[in-house]
Amino acid sequence: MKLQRLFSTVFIIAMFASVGLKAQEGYIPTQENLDNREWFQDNKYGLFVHWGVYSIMGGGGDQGIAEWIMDHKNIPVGQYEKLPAAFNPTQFDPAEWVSMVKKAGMKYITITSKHHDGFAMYDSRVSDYNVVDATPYGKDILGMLKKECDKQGIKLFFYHSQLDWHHPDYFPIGRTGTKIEGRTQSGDFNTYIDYMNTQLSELLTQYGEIGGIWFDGMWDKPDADWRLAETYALIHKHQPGALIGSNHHKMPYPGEDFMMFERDLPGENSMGFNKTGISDHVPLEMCETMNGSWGFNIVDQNYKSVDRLIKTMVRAAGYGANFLLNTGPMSNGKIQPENVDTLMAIGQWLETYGDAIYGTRKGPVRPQEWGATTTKGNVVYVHVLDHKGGKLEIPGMESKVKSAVFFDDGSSAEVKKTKKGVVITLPAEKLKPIDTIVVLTMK
Ligand code: FHN
Repeated sequence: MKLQRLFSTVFIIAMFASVGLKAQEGYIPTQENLDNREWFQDNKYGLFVHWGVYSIMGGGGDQGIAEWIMDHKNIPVGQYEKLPAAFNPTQFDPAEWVSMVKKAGMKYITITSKHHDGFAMYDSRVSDYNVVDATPYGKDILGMLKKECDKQGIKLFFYHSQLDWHHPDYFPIGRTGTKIEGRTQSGDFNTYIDYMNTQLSELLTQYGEIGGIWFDGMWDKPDADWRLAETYALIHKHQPGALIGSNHHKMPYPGEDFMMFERDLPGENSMGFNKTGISDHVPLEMCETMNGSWGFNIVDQNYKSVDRLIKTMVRAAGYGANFLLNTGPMSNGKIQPENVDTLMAIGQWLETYGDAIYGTRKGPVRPQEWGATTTKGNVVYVHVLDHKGGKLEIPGMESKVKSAVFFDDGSSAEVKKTKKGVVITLPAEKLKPIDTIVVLTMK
């Protein structure tokens, strides 16, 4: 029996390895791509936008669902196809969105070009199931947003769902949407992949230079041949600098340029599906919701506090990871006021403390209960997030400290070298409500 289990384990590892290896074996990022990876790591903070016709339903009165409503409420395909006729976001103002993003201290936007419902939020020529052809609004939302992003110097990434509950060739169907009436009973998965690759080509050729593609949904059919090598090569051919990431909850496959963690800090697994390690050869990004939903949810008032979100962003930076904070716009095109308020408060914090986040990389010690460290050149920012004051011992800080000051007022901070690392004295009056930053200049 043991031998049999050993063989099956080896086979499963080999299978995943083969998918991984086939992704884009031998991929060598161009200098443009490497430069973009540096840009990505320097700029640290982006807005995640989950927006589609599902926003009309506002989650259907249930907590925690919004963009999944077609699946959770088993809405038949023919019925769901009635939603676009009611999608008319006349108050959508890309200038307002992008100006808000800049004021929030965010440097990029990652928006859903297509989510699992298969509805394209841009002018697709390969399917009429899109915001231009199927809604009274009739405008190319992604095109409008991209134009404004270019004008205001904000990078735009596209979240693209590989999983599709609507397309007739997404067959055999996967683990989700199994009870949606009207889903295809036949079809050719390769034809679907061809369709997906065509839509990706549209996104990569119709809107100028984009930041990258944020894939999601491979977990729906983990054993399928997603022909990743072809898709990744296509993206890198059209736009060598575009960063590819995929939310498959595995270590990055060849061809992927960054690794994301959903609702967990890198290496943590409060969500139960973040079981991987942390890649040390591609940039990292952590994404999080402001309440409990990605898409707009009318009853989900479980908003995370500003303090909590800032501390998460700081801890993510302590791992060298970006923070992608999500909003689900309403069907009228407005971003809900609670989210705007939170984003403005975080933006205000960044106005004061942004130097300790932007342009930094992970610090010399990984995040701890008490806080995190980030580093820039020969400076280490010690972010004290949870400490009552007095002595803070930080083992593992090997280098010698030349000087130490409090970020807020530049006053000297007492730092002693010990055999294990350093001890910083934190007088109670120096403690800040969210993040007390001590700036160490290393020898
Ligand atoms: O199913 C999606 C979900 O709707 C949302 O897009 C998140 C964002 O990271 N990703 C998947 C859930 O893991």
